[in-house]
Amino acid sequence: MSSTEPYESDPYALAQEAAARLADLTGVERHDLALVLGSGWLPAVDALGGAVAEIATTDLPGFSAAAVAGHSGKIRSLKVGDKNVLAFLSRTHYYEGRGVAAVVHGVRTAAAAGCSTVVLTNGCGGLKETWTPGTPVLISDHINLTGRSPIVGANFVDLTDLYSSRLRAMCREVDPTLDEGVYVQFPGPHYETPAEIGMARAIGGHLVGMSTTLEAIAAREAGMEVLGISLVTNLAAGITGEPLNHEEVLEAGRAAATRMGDLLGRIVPRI
Ligand code: 8IG
Repeated sequence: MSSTEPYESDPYALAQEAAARLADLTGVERHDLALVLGSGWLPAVDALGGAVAEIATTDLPGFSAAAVAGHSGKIRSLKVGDKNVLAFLSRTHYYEGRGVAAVVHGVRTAAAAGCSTVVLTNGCGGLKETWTPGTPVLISDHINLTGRSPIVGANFVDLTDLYSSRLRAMCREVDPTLDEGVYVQFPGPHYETPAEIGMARAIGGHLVGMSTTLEAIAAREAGMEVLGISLVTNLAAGITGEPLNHEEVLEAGRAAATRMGDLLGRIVPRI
């Protein structure tokens, strides 16, 4: 059996099965909105409150255990205003080598659970020096340097306005200081070289990370509206001359928790 089993037969049917089990385990029949948490975002969702149920991702078909420190392998159902929110406290990354279907299984499960919107968050490196660690930036568009797609076959999904301009405008009404940028996904798990950051800048990138783009594509395929928010946790390689480390990422998340929690708390009810 290859490492990409069990998605190979039908990843959409597997997502349906996961959604049915999710409804059983949480007691919540349908969810409205999904939230996928990146590095440094867990404290923000804790600040949001409203937890109704929390389950282990491994209790659902198709999910495997979380592999990254600071990523808890849990799915939380929470009530924010009148919305049933499905928060993935961890994600599967492309660099784990489980295949692209594993990377997007959460988003497909959320779609099968009824979610019409997904908020994809991440921790990332920033290319603008004004974006000090702890700065949230709206994703305006992406460049997918994995060279992969979660879609198999001749399904030519349109990615114009992938990161909803409607939702971005709403976010800027909530917080006019929010900046926007183009997110460049590298395959990882190593950080970039300074020369690669030079390339990211040259091709129009402002943010660099190891997630989000494949999930956004799968969400659009599923007909969901996508909002992407990056938390800049470090300046990209070569900008400060200091080495990068994962601990600084987690610390930036903890420091920004109140602001991010407040931001999510004001955005989610308006989606
Ligand atoms: I957090 O500087 C975080 N994730 N590729 N580069 C890449 N991913 C990241 C970075 C970064 N910071």
